[in-house]
Amino acid sequence: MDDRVVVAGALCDRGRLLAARRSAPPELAGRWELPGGKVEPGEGPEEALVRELREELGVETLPVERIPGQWPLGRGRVLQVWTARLLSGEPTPLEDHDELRWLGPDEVHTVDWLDQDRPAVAEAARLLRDA
Ligand code: 523
Repeated sequence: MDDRVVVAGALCDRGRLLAARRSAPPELAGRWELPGGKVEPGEGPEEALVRELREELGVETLPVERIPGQWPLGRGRVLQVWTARLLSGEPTPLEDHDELRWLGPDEVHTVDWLDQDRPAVAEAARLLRDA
């Protein structure tokens, strides 16, 4: 059986990357992630990403490109990451997060990212630096 995909967005705006601090479950609370969530049956990954960012942050976004690679999450799940552009709205922690931070490429190391998000965060920071 295929791994179930969790999508996350490296949401970029004005040269910065959005970091979101998880508020649940207890074992992940306080760690920072690229926001996103599970792809639902019948949904494409980019469609799921747009939906998750709308639900969790109240923003409209445009997925731009997949960051190469995928990272195991355990329990038959894998993490895939897309860069995304902010189209409208101001990100607000509506669900699953208790703090948001915009980080410049040289600030991405200032928060405690979930281990599995780190390779994609490093690549997103590189893309921001080169932009
Ligand atoms: N991750 C993860 N990194 C990351 C995300 C968005 C998710 O490691 N950037 C992991 C954390 C969870 C699993 O993927 O173990 C599912 O993410 P979650 O809980 O954000 O997915 P949702 O929002 O679809 O889950 P429900 O609230 O249960 O619908």
